[in-house]
Amino acid sequence: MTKLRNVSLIGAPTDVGAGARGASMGPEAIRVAGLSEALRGRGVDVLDRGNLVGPANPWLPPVDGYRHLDEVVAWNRIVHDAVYSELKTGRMPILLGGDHCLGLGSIAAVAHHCRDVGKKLRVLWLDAHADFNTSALTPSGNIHGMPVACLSGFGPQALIEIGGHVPAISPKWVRQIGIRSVDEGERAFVHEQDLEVFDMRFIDEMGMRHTMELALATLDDNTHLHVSFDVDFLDPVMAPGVGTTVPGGPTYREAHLCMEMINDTGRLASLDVMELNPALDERNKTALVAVDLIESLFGKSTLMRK
Ligand code: EXY
Ligand code: MN
Ligand code: MN
Ligand code: MN
Repeated sequence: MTKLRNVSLIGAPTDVGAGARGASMGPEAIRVAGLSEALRGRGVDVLDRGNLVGPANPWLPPVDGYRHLDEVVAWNRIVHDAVYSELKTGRMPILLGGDHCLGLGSIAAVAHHCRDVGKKLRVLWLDAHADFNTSALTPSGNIHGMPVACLSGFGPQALIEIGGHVPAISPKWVRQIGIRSVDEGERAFVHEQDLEVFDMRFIDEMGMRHTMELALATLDDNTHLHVSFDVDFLDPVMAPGVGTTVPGGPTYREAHLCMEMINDTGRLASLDVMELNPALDERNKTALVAVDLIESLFGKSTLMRK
């Protein structure tokens, strides 16, 4: 029972924040997998805004702990403006990545909008990774490993100020689900900042249902729910088309239950679909699974429920 039934698809074809090339082809792969048609089949009014345009990937090594910082800043500003403008017109933005560094621009825009209209924000971060590195902690320099830290105010000035308020969000507004790969220094920082992480051990022991009950607790009518869906959240057996696969992710049914329970809240108001890398996929399998899951997020269910 998602309330906002008018959606704008925004393609962000870049991999400037990643350590492997190919996520730049993600938006087209998800279109080919039939996202617009699937959403229209659910009664959603879909506008495909096409792809944003930004700097090319220079494919250079990191400098001072960041790879491609200038290009990442430029892309995130472009994404912020596009997402913010859809929210202003009352449409639900769905950002089609692109690598997950763009979660920064997207969520900075959502937070900006929430400040404008006086809404609370809850962010569900579905990912194998915590994406909570800084330049001092990162083992790679890849900025797709840093967006949650940047949103929380830990990062270079040019990135943390996108959206007009530093920090863009409080880590208290975030719930991370499916996490199973966290770097050593990053782990300490996650604890220091008290990030609420439902890792795979938690899901194994407590089940996806209880996990989602906790992650979705205390939402109210004035809460904007944002989902940042990194496709590497999924077990690589069903989703091989990502640059940073980590074994032991949620199963097909667990992932569907996660999406179904988000839909049940009726509060979903913006979405990122990130890190899909068609160069590593098998016959667009991962894009098809992502579309299938997004249908659940928009209310597709069996005959047992309405
Ligand atoms: N933690 C690793 C790093 O910072 O390099 C891997 C980050 C991968 C980030 C991805 C897509 O969620
Ligand atoms: Mn990620
Ligand atoms: Mn403003
Ligand atoms: Mn990830």
